[in-house]
Amino acid sequence: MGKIRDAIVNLDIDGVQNACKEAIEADIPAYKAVTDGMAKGMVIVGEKYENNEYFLAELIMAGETMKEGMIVLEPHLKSGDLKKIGKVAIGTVRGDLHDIGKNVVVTLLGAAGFDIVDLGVDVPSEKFVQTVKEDNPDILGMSALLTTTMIEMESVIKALKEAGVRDKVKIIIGGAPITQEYADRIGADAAARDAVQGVNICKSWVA
Ligand code: B1M
Repeated sequence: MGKIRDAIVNLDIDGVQNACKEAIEADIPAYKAVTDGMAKGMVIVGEKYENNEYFLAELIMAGETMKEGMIVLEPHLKSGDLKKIGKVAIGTVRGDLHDIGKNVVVTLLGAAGFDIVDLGVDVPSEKFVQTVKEDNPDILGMSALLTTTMIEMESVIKALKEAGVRDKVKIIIGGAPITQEYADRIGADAAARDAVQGVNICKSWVA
């Protein structure tokens, strides 16, 4: 497991793939390679980011490295193997096509044990409402990178209220122009300045 963890921390794509293959060949359950290997590596990457040892580029690379490891492990993961700690539905709001940051958040949430409903980009408010009604997430996440699209977040929250489902979910928002002050103003539960903080907030909500 240490090999997988270290390969994630060192952003070593070949290393993580090889270490995951070795784990499978040694009959180690794939979910253990995720929880005791890759996820532990991601926690260390998050700590390094918070300590300014790693920066955004490393965070993105770590996400990519983990995805490559998942490609090896996914066929061996039995559904129900990984104990899920909650469900997050997440998307980039209508009119906005930026998804690099959202995808980092999705990867870290997955590593932390959340079930994810990834709605993609350019997601209309109707789709967010439908997802809250039908998929029953614990948390709804919205991302926006443009000052012209962040206002969509308020429309989504209004639409959730109108549909009577606002109180079914905690709402977290993020993206470069987003502040806690904005979250307070539109009635979101929290704003995250980065993916690590976002995941920590989500974990605290389901603890
Ligand atoms: Co765009 N773009 N872009 N762009 N782009 C910005 C955002 C911009 C600031 C660049 C600039 O002018 N300096 C500017 C916005 C200005 C503004 O609104 N004030 C801008 C513009 C203007 C545009 C276009 C309008 C350009 C044009 O066509 N004229 C256009 C809009 C398209 C559209 O969306 N409709 C556009 C297009 C694009 C590309 C397609 C080329 C590309 C996006 C590719 C993609 O995402 N697949 C792109 C890029 C790459 C950028 C910059 C350079 C980088 C964004 C990024 O990926 N950062 C960006 C400049 C910048 O942000 N400095 C810029 C890395 C990413 C990991 O960080 O997304 O902030 P970020 O996510 C962080 C946190 O914010 C947080 O965690 C992440 C990781 O820590 N976070 C969350 C994000 N979402 C979260 C959700 C959470 C929690 C945390 O919970 C739910």
